[in-house]
Amino acid sequence: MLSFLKKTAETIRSIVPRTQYVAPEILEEALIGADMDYDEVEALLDRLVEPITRDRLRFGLLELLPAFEPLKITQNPFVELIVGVNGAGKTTTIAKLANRYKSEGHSVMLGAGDTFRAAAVEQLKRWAAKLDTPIVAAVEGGDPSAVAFDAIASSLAKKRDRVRIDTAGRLHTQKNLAEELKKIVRVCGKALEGAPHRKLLVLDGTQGRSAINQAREFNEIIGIDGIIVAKLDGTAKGGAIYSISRQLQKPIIHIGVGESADDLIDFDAHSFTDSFISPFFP
Ligand SMILES: Nc1nc2c(ncn2[C@@H]2O[C@H](COP(=O)(O)OP(=O)(O)OP(=O)(O)O)[C@@H](O)[C@H]2O)c(=O)[nH]1
Ligand SMILES: [Mg+2]
Repeated sequence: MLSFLKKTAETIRSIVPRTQYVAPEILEEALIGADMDYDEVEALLDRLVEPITRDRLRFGLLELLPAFEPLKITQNPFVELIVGVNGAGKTTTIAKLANRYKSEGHSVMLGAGDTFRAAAVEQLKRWAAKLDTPIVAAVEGGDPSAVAFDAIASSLAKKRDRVRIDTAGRLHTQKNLAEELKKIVRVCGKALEGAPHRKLLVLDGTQGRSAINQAREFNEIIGIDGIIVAKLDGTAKGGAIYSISRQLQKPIIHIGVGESADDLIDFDAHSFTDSFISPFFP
């Protein structure tokens, strides 16, 4: 079992008796306990044939997840914009992605586009130093679009091939944030045609499916290509993954499973589902 689903598994185990089959009422209670939305629970139960065996449950859950073409990295430099509400895990995720790309032999450039909080820039600078990665940062209150532009221009000049741009999760008003994010996207496109190539939304896994509405808002503002669910190690809400993906119709690309640079794993529907259903059966 994937260890980051420990808390979700404990919740399910506390509800489910240890048998070869799971009764529909018990399954319903356990899935809701693991923060799957009622819509998905009903859709699943409608389709499941009794008795509900491991294979049937596995197949039913996999059917809830939309299928996506794997996202391809098509350009050099490849520019990713990371967005999400404050505290979701954006800055940490950027460090994890930088670490990942570096270990794959790529050269990385970071852009500290959260100029709303001085501490945010410092946090990313600390990660950049630790990962030995160049970073473009502005002063507190500076223009995040300028940071994005400079990070891309500097990558072109220095031939860095992966650019990650951090953004603020909160501004004085929601409208300011929306306008700022749109401007960053526009300015990225001026620095390099087609950039940002991916806009990734980081969701706080401990919020479970209540993060779906904020995801919709970000999608309306700039359009989201994929989702990273951070902090899945600290929550019993692992079932929300099915609702998030199905309701947003966006691929979950990675999950964050801890606070260090290595704690990012690729989301794989099959291995996730295998782990998720393991506490249902002996
Ligand atoms: N356990 C755990 N903690 C995480 C994970 N990802 C991030 N965190 C922690 O969550 C807190 C917030 O993470 P940040 O990366 O600063 O979040 P942010 O979205 O950049 O926050 P703002 O800059 O305030 O908008 C930090 O204490 C991180 O160490 C994760 O996958 N697991
Ligand atoms: Mg941050």
